[in-house]
Amino acid sequence: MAIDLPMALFSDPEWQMIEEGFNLVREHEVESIFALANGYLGTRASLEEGSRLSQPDTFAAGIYINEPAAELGPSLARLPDCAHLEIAIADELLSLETGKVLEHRRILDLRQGLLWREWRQQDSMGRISQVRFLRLASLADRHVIIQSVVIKAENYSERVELFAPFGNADARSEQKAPLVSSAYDPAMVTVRAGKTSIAIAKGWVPQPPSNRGSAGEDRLSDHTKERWSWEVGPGEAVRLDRVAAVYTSRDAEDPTNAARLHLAEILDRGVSALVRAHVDAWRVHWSIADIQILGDDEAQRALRFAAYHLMAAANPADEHVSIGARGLTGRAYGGHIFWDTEIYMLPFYLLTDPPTARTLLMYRYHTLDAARRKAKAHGYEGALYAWESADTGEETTPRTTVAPDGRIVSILTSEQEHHVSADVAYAVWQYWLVTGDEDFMVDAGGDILIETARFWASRAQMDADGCAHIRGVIGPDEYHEAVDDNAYTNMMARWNLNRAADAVSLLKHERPADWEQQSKRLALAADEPAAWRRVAAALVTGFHPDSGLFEQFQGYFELEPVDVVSHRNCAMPIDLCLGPERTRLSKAIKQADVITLSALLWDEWPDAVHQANFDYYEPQAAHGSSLSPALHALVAARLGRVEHALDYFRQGAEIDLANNMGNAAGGVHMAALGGLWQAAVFGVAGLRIREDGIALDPHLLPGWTEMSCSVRWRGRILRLVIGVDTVEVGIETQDSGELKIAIVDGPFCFGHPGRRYIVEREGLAWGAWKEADG
Ligand code: IFM
Repeated sequence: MAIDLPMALFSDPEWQMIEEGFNLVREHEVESIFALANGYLGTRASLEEGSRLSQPDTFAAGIYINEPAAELGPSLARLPDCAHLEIAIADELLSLETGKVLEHRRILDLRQGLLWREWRQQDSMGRISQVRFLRLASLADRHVIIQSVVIKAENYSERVELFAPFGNADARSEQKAPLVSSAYDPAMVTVRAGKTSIAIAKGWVPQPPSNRGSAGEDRLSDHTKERWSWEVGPGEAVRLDRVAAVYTSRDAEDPTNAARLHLAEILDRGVSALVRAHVDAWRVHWSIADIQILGDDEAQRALRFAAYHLMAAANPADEHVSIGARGLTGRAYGGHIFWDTEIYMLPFYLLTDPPTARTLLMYRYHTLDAARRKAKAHGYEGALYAWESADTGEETTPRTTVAPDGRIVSILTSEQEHHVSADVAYAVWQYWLVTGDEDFMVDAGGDILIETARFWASRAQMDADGCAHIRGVIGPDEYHEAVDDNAYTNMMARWNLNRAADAVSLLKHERPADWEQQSKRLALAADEPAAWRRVAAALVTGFHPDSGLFEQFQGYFELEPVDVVSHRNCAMPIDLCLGPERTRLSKAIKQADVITLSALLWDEWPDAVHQANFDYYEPQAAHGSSLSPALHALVAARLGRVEHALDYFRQGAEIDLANNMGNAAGGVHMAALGGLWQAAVFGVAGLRIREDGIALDPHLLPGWTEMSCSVRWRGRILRLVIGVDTVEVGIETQDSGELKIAIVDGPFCFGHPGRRYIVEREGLAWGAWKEADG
């Protein structure tokens, strides 16, 4: 039987990301973009044999290590590299940096979650080898990473050898999790990150069988090479499968034993069965998560890329971890968790995989005590979430950073960027609306809403004029620090206060017995909810009824106008060009701020308000954060500004795919990817989540002739097909009740399980909903 990799590529090019050739300077971003992950483990797509620039990091969610510089706080620990593999033909190592590369291509198979590599290399003796690699982080068994390599001799008879250095973290890495195992054990590596032990059991299956041995040992540097060797002739191939099973003391009492047993079990099942199970798991995920676009291949690929990384980043089985700003794909931000998760990523999970959304919210529940401590330390009540957090929920924002011009500058976000508490509360309420999961509200969600409301009630200062102010904050626009009454913060706080009061009424009526316990646990005074509503009503909104504008913060309208739009094409960010002081005194904003408010609280104001604010603030946005373009796309699409929406959609898509911010090397931008998904579902399909059902307000972007997607809503799976002049909604779940389906402010119908409904445009309006045939 011919020797081949254990799985073929999914051949449809629409599901493939392809990197042709080899360009050393792009290596770090390729490692990020093509990274593999399963929410428990993540591994960058580094070249197996390495290169001068390779950064072959492997991370495990929730495993942090303190950086030597204390002000940096904890960072995701970099674990031993499980994929390092060197190939030698008669003692000559194959390398892209030497010899002659005849062909080289890396493919990320989005559909099957596989990293694929094809390489044809001629060495100094004219010998041509064909090498193919496959790698995966199993979605069917999150403790497992699999790698497979096939080497075929094209025109020679020689000894082919494989070397697998496997010891401590990669020798080039400056941050190592310290090696624990003292005795040399080729089948087990144990490292420690802080108090956590991490065990990696490794197994190999060579084909045809090869004598394994060790070569080039350098045991003193805890770096040992395993070796396999075969004699091959022209046209002959050999294969090696490598399996790594990883356990940590976070998930097993004895991780070494757990890893060893797990490895034995999976080797028993066989590598091919494991690969098949992984591919099946991806197929199941895609059956809901895929958005299909007709008429725009670029947008299609960008949305698949976004959904791939979003699915790869989450682990529904671990309530004590959340998703960092770069997922498990790179070092930037040390794996810290920001508001990015709740505001940008969570809607994807909420509507495609609600148990994962719940798990992510449970991280905020489990870290509520840390948020309570932070509030108390700042002299407030309730819960103030950390601006950046890691495993414990404690504040992990670095205290300083080095600006591009070499200055050391203080980072004030942990002290002032308080909107994160309202962002978490917002996500809790969205989860409740979409799932109706009362148990979650009783067990955790209600606590989060109440404690964050308490924070805002104590944070707002009542003035003699009867208005409540929130002073000295940073809003999403981080170019302006220590501002008063940031509209985003105040409006989200107001919303948080009111929803907490709603949650109290809801729990009191729907779950009286549980509520008794919950209110006792929270020591809630009977008059607190009414007090929250009073603070909410008194909060300064910054709204100017004449213009329909929200003033981003007190005094913003008086700042210096600068021409941000013509600045957007400059290589240097605007805050660097203007300098910090002038930026602070200018209207230039870093990222969507009032526009984010529009995106989140759309139904609170008429469209004319959103329009006025978009027109005013869009030209001020420098998009100095990856979070900005996608939400501009969302709002522009909702306003029917489809050309503008498409420009922003492309800009959002290119953050990783074209590295248009120049920092994809540090990992993919998870918030931008979540934002892109939202731009399609909330912007293009115009989906609104309402208490009594769903409403749609479609605006296909130029060139798009159809967009279809699936969403989950209270136990149902809804299939949405948005055409140029039609909208179709199918309710795919059989055992669910009637559901209200509406066109925003237009016709509605009540849909029944198992049926499809269509509405067509009639001139400028929409006709009546009809049940579709068949
Ligand atoms: O959370 C964001 C912030 O809004 C802008 N700077 C980057 C952070 C992490 O993505």
